[in-house]
Amino acid sequence: MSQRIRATALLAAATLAMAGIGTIASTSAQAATGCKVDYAISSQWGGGFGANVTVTNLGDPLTSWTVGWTFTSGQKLTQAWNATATQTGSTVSARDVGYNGALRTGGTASFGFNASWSGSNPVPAQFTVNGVACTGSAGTSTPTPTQTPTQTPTPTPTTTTTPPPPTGTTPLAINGQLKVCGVNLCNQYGKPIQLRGVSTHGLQWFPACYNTTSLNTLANDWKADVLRIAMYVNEDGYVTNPAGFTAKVNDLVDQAESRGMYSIIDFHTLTPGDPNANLQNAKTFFANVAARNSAKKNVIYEIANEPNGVSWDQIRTYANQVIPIIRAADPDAVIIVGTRGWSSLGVSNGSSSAEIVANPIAFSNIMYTFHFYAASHYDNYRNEVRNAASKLPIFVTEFGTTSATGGGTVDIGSSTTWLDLLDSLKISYVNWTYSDADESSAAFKPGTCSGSSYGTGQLTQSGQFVRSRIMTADSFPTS
Ligand code: IDC
Repeated sequence: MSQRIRATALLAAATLAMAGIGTIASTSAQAATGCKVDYAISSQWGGGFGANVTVTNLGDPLTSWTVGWTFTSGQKLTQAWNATATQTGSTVSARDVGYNGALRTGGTASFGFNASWSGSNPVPAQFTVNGVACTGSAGTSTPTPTQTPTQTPTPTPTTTTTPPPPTGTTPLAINGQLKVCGVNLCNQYGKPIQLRGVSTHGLQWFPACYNTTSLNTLANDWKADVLRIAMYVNEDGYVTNPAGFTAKVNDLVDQAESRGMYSIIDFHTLTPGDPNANLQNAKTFFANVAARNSAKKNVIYEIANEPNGVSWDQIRTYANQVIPIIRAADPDAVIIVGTRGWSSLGVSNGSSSAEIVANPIAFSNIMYTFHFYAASHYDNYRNEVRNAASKLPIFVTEFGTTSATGGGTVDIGSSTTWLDLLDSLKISYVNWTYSDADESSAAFKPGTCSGSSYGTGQLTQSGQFVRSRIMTADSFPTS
């Protein structure tokens, strides 16, 4: 049996740029830094113990590493392997031994040590890597003093056990941890499900729309399964205040969870269309939110809203760098990858899903984004979704009942055809937007969010239609 602690942290730095006459203040991400340390006591006997430590790099590539922690006064290092470890007072530092110093993003290195102890033998509460604190999703545990080195470790089960029946009736309580199986989104019982819900508008523009009353209405009256948290990156979003927007996203994850809803953390890239332009921001942001939310079952990560003006290869390059950062901190979450041509599976750029099928993302538990606006996108897009749905796991993380501008005529006929198609294919969908923006795609009339009611009297034509589609009974098989 081993005692284990995980500590995860990320330190994001922003610099102030000063240029020319006057002052221009802007944020720009420096090299992303972050770390996770797993510390496992492998054996413990009267007065001594052995431990294995694994460090995971959640930031940019490192050429060397030093892990630091604090021992209690009774704990004394005696020997280390695969690291050069020293102890000064109660401060321990363990440095790589050359060959294991290089750590790519998401990469790990392990070392071990023996030490003596007296009094008690706690697991250190905190670690640093190259001076950066690893804090975050820590689970603490205290070693059992009666453990002896002769004890045989309990074998890790190799087969997955069926989870017990749900103990609640919310979408989250029934479905639990989601997983991609084949081309479907599946619940904890391995059964395909469809989630239906809404997207926020830009958090920078409509913060007033996401409050206790509006979110209660969404969960209890609309009976939504999922809330997409649209965090614009540019357009006055994340880059203007990384810590503030990260905190806002985390708060909405909690708000969704407490109401039994899933949440999609949407890194809402729009302009520039090449997600690689925001690679450092994405690494910093996702290292943070994945570490903070790793123990939750209601989080889905959407790593790039609408890539545009870029090839599928460039999107893959981006995804291949961001996915390991999320996986290092939150290994079991579903990750959704944006597609070419504003997440049209390539169609809006004269391409198709064939480029994805030929060259998919080489990670498991991945879905691909499709977006549509019912008054702009008709049969040729539907045919592509029908065709792709038998080959790729697809998630409609954004659709509008209107034109792609977010305004114009609400096309109920086309919207109905679209949602009937998605229902028949069990493809999950999320409506743009649950807001009172002064545009026809918004679900509420302008001014709603400065009042106190989100009732049916406040709904727009689009809001009435979308609510009527989302509130119908779900089908969530449990056996
Ligand atoms: C639109 C908003 C609009 C805002 C604009 C900013 O509805 O109020 O001024 O963004 O550029 C998308 C994007 C989404 C767009 C939406 C409607 O993901 O950000 O929101 N849309 O244009 N893709 C297709 C349509």
